[in-house]
Amino acid sequence: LIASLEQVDQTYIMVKPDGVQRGLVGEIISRFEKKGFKLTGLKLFQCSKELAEEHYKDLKGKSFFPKLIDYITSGPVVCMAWEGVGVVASARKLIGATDPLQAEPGTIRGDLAVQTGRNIVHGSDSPENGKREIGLWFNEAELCQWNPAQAPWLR
Ligand code: RTP
Repeated sequence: LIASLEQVDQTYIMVKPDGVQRGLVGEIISRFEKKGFKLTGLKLFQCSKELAEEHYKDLKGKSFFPKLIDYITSGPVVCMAWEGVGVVASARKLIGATDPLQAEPGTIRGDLAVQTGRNIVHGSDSPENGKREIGLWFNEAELCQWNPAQAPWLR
């Protein structure tokens, strides 16, 4: 009863092109699965410049913005929607600091990356942005709301 009162959030997680090219897709998905969050959307996708710019619109004024757009559009990314209580903040912890050299060992970036410009994974920074980004990257039909089966399928 208490658990049902807790807010279930959604976060948008994305394996960036360098993560895909380095063969880290399975490893990254695995970290979120093992933690216990629920996968509700998953696809390999080559994004347009327009979509990348919309996704990172809050960073539009930054000097690194054009290079960030080149980076994100340089090859396919793996788009994921994950759901759970506290999933936004927890995913940010699992991912680690933006600069992989500052990221703690045990985090995805801390274990697997060295450069900010090749930091292999994205995670939404608030529940509001989680919803916004999932809406940006997925169609409704690509998302699944599901629960573990309660009974055996066959007897
Ligand atoms: P993300 O959105 O990808 O999860 O990353 P974040 O919140 O940890 O970092 P944010 O400040 O939102 O920056 C987005 C991405 O832009 C690249 N970046 N490059 N050269 C630079 O100084 C610089 N700063 C940021 C990184 O790929 C970062 O993840």
